[in-house]
Amino acid sequence: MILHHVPGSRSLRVLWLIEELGLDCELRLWSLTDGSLRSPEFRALSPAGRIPALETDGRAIFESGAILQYLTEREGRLAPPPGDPERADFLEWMHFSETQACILQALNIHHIFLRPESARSIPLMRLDTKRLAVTARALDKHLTGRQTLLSAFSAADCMQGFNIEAVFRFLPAADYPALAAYRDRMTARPAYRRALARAGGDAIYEHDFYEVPDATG
Ligand SMILES: N[C@@H](CCC(=O)N[C@@H](CS)C(=O)NCC(=O)O)C(=O)O
Repeated sequence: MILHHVPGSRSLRVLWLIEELGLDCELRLWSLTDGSLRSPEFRALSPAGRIPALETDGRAIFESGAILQYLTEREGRLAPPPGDPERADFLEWMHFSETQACILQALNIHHIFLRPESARSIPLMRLDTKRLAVTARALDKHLTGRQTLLSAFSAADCMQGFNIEAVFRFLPAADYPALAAYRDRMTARPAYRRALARAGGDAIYEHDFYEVPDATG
């Protein structure tokens, strides 16, 4: 398998699941900022020019959630199958992570990628921070008294890889104790540590925490 990857991006979800499943893959590195994701070579793998894409079984698969679902179904592990009482919960949390990831992506664009800084919209940054807080509160509530998103560790937890550290770049961990404890548990998993070591240093964040700038200055 070949995983098309950018450090600190959603491809961590795939790499983490691959490690949990005890599979192997080759990593092919791309950059979010050098224009290469718009090349015909990459667009042939991922038509929207987005990371990740996984080459496996004679084809390329794009969309991280689809890749995770494909791998769990192929391997018959780490996801409740259709008909299982937790199937709907599995699908909900898989897609919820992407809802949250889109908000994180908007905040990344405002705080990090959009230049000059005067091009940023402070009202939108505030709005997205509030929308992120809604998702973090929902996760915090769900995880209170639970170890994992479902009754056991699953690919739904791997979908949180990328979100899990990024959320606390924009929200104080102290306000979401169950989510912060979940982050600590998940990031201590040997497969997560192996995935992170392979994934490479974070290419996105320079600061531990990003405040919404004051509108006056
Ligand atoms: N829903 C897609 C989103 C993919 C996505 O937006 N990936 C980001 C990196 S985390 C990307 O490639 N960004 C480049 C861009 O927006 O141009 C998935 O889950 O795979």
